[in-house]
Amino acid sequence: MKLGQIKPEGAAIAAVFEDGMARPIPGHTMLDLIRRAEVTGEPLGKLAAQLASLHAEEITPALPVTPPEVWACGCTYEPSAAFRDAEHGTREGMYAYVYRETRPEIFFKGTARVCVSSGQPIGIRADSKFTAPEPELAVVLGSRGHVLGYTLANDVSAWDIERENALYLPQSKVYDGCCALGPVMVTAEDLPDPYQLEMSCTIVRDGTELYSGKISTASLHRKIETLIEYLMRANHVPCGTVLLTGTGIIVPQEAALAPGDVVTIRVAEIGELSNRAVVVG
Ligand code: DO4
Ligand code: MG
Repeated sequence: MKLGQIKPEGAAIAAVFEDGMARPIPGHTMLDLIRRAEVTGEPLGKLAAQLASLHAEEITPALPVTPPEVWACGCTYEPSAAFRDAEHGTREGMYAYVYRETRPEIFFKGTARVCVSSGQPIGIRADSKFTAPEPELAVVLGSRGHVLGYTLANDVSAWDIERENALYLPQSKVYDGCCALGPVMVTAEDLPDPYQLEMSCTIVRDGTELYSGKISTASLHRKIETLIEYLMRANHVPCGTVLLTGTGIIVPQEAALAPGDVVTIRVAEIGELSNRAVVVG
């Protein structure tokens, strides 16, 4: 089942999505629905089906959940670690280290404040000359760290700022419009094998495809459960937290994002997350 949120009158309401149409769940945001399912012990999809109105409307999805926290994993695919080590001449092996070692890289990506839904603008920092999309599979977590569902994420990052010095990572990663999520979340029951997803990403500039790349989640070097287990060590993240699982698609410097570029990330089982880039200053 595809779940998410809509904003028919400005405020977010949970909804069930079927064939491009949304059936609202009145009186509930997605976080309300998640909390209610946790209290009653019912599967999220079953509860959503019970509460959804029969009336369906054609409306653009908002953020699938308004996340209290967003975290992200890094160097979980070999191309991401290899590219970053190549960028850091003097720190050869730093990224290969976290790719190889038991403890994964996990960093704080922000809150709902920096998140945008499909169709909303993603940010290019005014002080960055090489900002890139990072297409990633993301999980929405329940309060015990169980996976409620899967969505798509764009971990938009100022790679030149990260390249200058690794201690600048938070500035390269966290700023207005740095995290796109959506378009919907597919419940865990309906996506039993998250390691067999074909993900693609395009960047279109002035109507012409500037870049196209793809990756299979079969190349994800970590188990999602392991990433969640490390996230939640001594860190009791609230339900509705979103965890990005890392990028396997690395765009070349020639495809650095420019204002007006449209980035589209696709996974057939989840949908299309599409955002236009704007400069944020
Ligand atoms: O190590 C820096 C960030 C890596 C990252 O975001 C990724 O691999 O997706
Ligand atoms: Mg990333």
